[in-house]
Amino acid sequence: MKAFSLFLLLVNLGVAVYSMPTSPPTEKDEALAETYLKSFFNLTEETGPAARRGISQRKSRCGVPDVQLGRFSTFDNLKWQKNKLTYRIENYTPDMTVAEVDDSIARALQVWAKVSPLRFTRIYSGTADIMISFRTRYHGDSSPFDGPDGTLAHAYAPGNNIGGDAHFDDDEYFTFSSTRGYNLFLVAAHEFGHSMGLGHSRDRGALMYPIYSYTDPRTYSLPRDDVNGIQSIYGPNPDGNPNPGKPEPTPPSTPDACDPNLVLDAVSTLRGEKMFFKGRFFWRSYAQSSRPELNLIKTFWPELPENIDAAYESLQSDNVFLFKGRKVWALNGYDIVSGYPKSLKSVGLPSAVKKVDAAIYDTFSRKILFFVGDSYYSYDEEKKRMDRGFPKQVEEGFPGMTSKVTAAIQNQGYTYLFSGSFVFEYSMRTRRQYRVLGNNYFLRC
Ligand SMILES: [Ca+2]
Ligand SMILES: [Ca+2]
Ligand SMILES: [Ca+2]
Ligand SMILES: [Zn+2]
Ligand SMILES: [Zn+2]
Repeated sequence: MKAFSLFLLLVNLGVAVYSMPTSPPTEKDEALAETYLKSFFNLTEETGPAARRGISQRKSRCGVPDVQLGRFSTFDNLKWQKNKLTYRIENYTPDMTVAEVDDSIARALQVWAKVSPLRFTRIYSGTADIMISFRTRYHGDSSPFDGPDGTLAHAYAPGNNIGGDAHFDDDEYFTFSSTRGYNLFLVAAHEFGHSMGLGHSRDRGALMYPIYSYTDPRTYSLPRDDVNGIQSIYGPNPDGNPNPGKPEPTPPSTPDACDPNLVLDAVSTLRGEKMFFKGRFFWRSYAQSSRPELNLIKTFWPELPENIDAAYESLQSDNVFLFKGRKVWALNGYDIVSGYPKSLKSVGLPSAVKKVDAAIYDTFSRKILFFVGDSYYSYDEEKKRMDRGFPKQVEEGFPGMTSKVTAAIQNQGYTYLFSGSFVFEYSMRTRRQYRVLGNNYFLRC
């Protein structure tokens, strides 16, 4: 029956409607459709974050196939021919209260209404443009759900009948305001993007990226790529700025490894990999990867903060320590070590230090160096105490380093101090400065 569901998708994508056989499809027809879809729509399923990490085969993504063209994508000519749409919530999940489901759905639609002329009205009976329901396994549309994880939901492109409808796999555990399970607001906002005519995006930071990632729903802001996508179909919101007098919030955009002005938040090694943190994101660079791989921090660690201040890998404890404000988290491999976050005091820093700008494990002196403003500290992890004579001026320890160190890493006998968009290369042993490089030296842009 799988291939038959692909026929339905064809109809919903508006591609091969006219070649639909009038009699029920034969097996041969189904096989043809599947082959066609595989080559045209790239039906190969991507694996979820957990599978990539090698922890388990768990996948969590949307059930709509990927059309991988450019960044955002649209279902060609499929759009609503009106801006006023109705929606109806047909049934509820037992995971949440009725009020929580209602609120999550309403806010998910508002995500799109805020940046487009689309307006949504709820109805309680009859047929709405967007019929919303919680279903499991086979549920009447020939795109059966798959039990817990894997496919979370799917939605149909604009059109009559099933067009625009959104189905949520009720074998998932949906949540309102927790990092556990799957946040219904986030899943619904993604699905309603399909209901409005958007396909999947290749932009790792986009809502329409096919793999689920947690974001705090209270501070959610639709990313730039999705705003561009919906406005390419329907245009901007004619009502403009909802808060006159206040500047309109800028949609968050995804950092570009090739941006010569990119300023990284923090860099670290992790068991032979390198990690480069920027805002909500980090790049992973490892031997087998030709290009560093961009990920959302929350995809790997929903509990970790974004906009990390500093990071270092301790070869002594085999942990990576991440700093944000006065707090420090420890990772062992890709797992958060229990008992964290701790305070900066736990790494010997005085209480006057409000944040660390950069940190490094110096394999030559076997000390942790913390960069704070124009000075740096040297911490002895073994003895668990700060070395005497510190803090020192950074320039004293690293001649020529006159600007603030914003990130630091060691690699193959060199210490690299990042300052803004520049990287200063020092000999690990002699602390002699050799070269000044650009960020893309590491990001291999
Ligand atoms: Ca419909
Ligand atoms: Ca599922
Ligand atoms: Ca930093
Ligand atoms: Zn999707
Ligand atoms: Zn369905």
